[in-house]
Amino acid sequence: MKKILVLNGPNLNLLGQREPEQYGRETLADVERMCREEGAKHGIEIDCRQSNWEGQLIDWIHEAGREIKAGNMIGVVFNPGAYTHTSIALHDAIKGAEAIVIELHISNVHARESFRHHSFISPAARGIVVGLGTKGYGVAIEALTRLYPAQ
Ligand code: CA2
Repeated sequence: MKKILVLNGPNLNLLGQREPEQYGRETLADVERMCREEGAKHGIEIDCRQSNWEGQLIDWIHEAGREIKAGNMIGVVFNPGAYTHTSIALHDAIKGAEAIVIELHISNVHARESFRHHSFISPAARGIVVGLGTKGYGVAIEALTRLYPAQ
């Protein structure tokens, strides 16, 4: 069975605990359960990981690039959190690993502070899901299965 990696960056382990008006009431565990359910609909195994560490996220992107090349993975749904707006290293990791990445944001970053309007990740991503709440994760998983159907 092919896989999709659902990767969440810094502070997303706090989902559901604060700022519900921005990020909803679901916890990260709820979101990950919903992702696995969406994957099951498409016959895809969902590997969910979260880290607050940039280097760990980089290592997992490299691993995903190898898994995609080996034909075991169709792509990555990646919410880089605030690293979106700061990390050239994550941009380089996606490009360098040739990883197929859908960038995702729960909130509509363009309707928020101007420092959230620029993304270093977007130029390296195949597509972007923004502002659909936590439902966006399911949308991104479905998009990957449509764009890159498992052979
Ligand atoms: O909208 C998104 O998904 C973001 O990637 C979330 C990041 C933010 O820095 C980006 O600009 C947009 C923040 C994630 C922090 O999540 C929290 C959840 C609950 C309580 C506190 C933080």
